Amino acid sequence: MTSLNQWLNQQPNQDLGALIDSLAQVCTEICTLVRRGPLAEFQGAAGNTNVQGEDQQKLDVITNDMLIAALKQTPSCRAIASEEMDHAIEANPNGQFLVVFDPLDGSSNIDINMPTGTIFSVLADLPDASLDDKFLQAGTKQLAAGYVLYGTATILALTLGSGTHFFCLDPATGVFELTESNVSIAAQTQEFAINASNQRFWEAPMQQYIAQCLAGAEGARGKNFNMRWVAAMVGDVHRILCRGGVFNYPFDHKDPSKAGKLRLLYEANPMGLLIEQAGGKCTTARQRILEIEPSSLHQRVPVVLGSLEEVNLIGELHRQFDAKKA
Ligand code: AFP
Repeated sequence: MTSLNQWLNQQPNQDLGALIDSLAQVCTEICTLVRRGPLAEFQGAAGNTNVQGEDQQKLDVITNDMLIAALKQTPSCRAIASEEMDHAIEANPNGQFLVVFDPLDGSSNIDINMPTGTIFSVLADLPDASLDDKFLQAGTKQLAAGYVLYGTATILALTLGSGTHFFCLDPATGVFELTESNVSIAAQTQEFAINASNQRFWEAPMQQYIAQCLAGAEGARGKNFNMRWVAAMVGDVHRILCRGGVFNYPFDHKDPSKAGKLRLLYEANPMGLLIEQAGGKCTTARQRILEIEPSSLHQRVPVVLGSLEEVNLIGELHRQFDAKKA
């Protein structure tokens, strides 16, 4: 067995390794809290809304505070941004890394004992930029990305830009152990994930894609599809890293002020790097996510990610649609 610590010690950037180790440590504490379920008396709404106008759960606020406290004690962390904070905050003046995270993705799952997770992305500091602007870097600039999935087992999926690797938390020792190196996503799939209740708001090419999947063996695709939706992106992305598939949170017309539901900096970018490093693809259906130049900390983007051929097909349907309109 190789522990996360041993694995990080073999990596070229030891400062980055120490930062990842701090993140993993605080996620084991978050895991302990989440695992207590109703016994922790932290379930339910906090009574606040975050900058996105979403209701915060008590655990959103608590886990956010836990991550901030841990990162402030990690000298290499310069600044912190989070789904739960309007603006970035200082960590350590001499730090070289920026950390942006969603402390508890899928928090609507907390009260029903379903999977949640912590998603994080690490960037290099931009010394001359203001605090918020430091984080406005394309996803290709990420030095590391990962998530910790609090599911039936607690799994860290991590990339430092060279492969995606799984580490499972051993509850007996509190140590993350390497369980799979260089995860690889099959290029083809017969499984898709989408919140179908938004169907009437999707654009025509996404309608067309899902209709073809639903038509199954008798339709244009000539094969049957299965569907899954965890309502926590960490769960859906983890399933795709394990057995392939495609995850869609597409552009829709539900709310004209939002170009999609998911957030670029702490959802789409880290998941995009993990997926690409496992041989998959991550786009908006029209553009590679990791090449988007962010314009704001909490920017939203449409997301299509997973098995290469399926993401390519969805892209092609959008390209044909756009070409007809032009
Ligand atoms: P919450 O963290 O607010 O529960 O949102 C989770 C999430 O951002 C993402 O993890 C899911 O894929 C998506 O929202 C689920 O959205 P629906 O509400 O449309 O199912």
